[in-house]
Amino acid sequence: MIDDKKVIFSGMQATGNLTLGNYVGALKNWITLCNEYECFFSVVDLHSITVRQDPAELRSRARKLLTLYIAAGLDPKKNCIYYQSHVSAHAELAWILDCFTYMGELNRMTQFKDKSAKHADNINAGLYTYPVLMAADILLYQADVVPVGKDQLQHLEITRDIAQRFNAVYGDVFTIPEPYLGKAGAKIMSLQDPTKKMSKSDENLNASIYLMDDKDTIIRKFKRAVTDSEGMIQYRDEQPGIKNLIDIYGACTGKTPEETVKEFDGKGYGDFKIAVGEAVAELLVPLQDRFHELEKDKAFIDSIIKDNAEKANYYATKTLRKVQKKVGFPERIR
Ligand code: ATP
Ligand code: LTN
Repeated sequence: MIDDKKVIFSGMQATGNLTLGNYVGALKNWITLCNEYECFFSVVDLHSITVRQDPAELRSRARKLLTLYIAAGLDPKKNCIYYQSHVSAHAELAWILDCFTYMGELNRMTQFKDKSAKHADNINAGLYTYPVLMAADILLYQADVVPVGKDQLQHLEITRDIAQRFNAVYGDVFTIPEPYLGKAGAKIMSLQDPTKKMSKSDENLNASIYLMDDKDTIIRKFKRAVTDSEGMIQYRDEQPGIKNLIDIYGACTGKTPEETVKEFDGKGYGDFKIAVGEAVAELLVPLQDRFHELEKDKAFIDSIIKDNAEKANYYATKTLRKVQKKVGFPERIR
């Protein structure tokens, strides 16, 4: 708790261009929760280098992602938006937690298995201990709630196990965090293969809507979206393409699937696809405008980066010092 408010921690890697899936599955939930909680939203650049990155590109993407957090509606004066690499306590706590994590546990992580298969030439130790760094992120701020997509639940589970193990030895040091998944069904699927999730690393550019796509591109991608030959707009598993479009329309307009089905009763797929594209553009174009405005204001973004790094360091160091004392490191002489 900070000032009687529960704490939220979440983060995203700056490893690609964000998609509508990232927005609906993660950012949108952050915005819904950000006024109710004391929030820490990090650009997790330490995690990004578990796969090889071009330095200039990583730096530029990280700044864009931080700016996008603000453009999407987070308030950088209230919500602590910062770079993970600016708070050295993340790496320091991760080392301590490494010593409380079993290799057997890490061997079970599906993300590690997937990423090692994808990057077979670079299966580094960082990729392996990635979940421990993520546990350090969350536990440093004593987070109560962690809004993430379903794919991160296994990492949340190991975070809870590590925290409970540590607390069992040293007393109540860490808050045990709960995941927050948001509305069920908030998984956005690929526009080219609606049985696969929309992913920023998809090679087919028509499969994903990127948050920075312009209106014409958005409409064009929806026109090309794979559907079926039923010809009826219905919300059912047998029509995964249409179901996904209904979900996307709902995420942009707040309408339930039933309301959408009713609204488009008797209409063709062509009309529906254009309506979905327009709803998405209506959501994204203002976000893009804010992003471009903010990006120009270098001094403002710099001041946010500086002030929030200080704030994050303050809370993170508080927990780190407590942990260092518990495990038996010598006191600092002032
Ligand atoms: P990659 O393609 O590199 O694996 P990704 O697009 O899957 O990336 P991540 O960076 O792993 O995205 O995830 C950031 C956040 O967005 C996570 O909380 C994740 O659960 C959420 N997310 C990613 N894709 C989707 C999607 N299609 N629908 C809903 N949520 C998603
Ligand atoms: N692993 C997450 C990103 C991430 C994160 C975190 C999310 C790193 N640290 C702490 C929530 C809390 C991902 O790939 N989406």
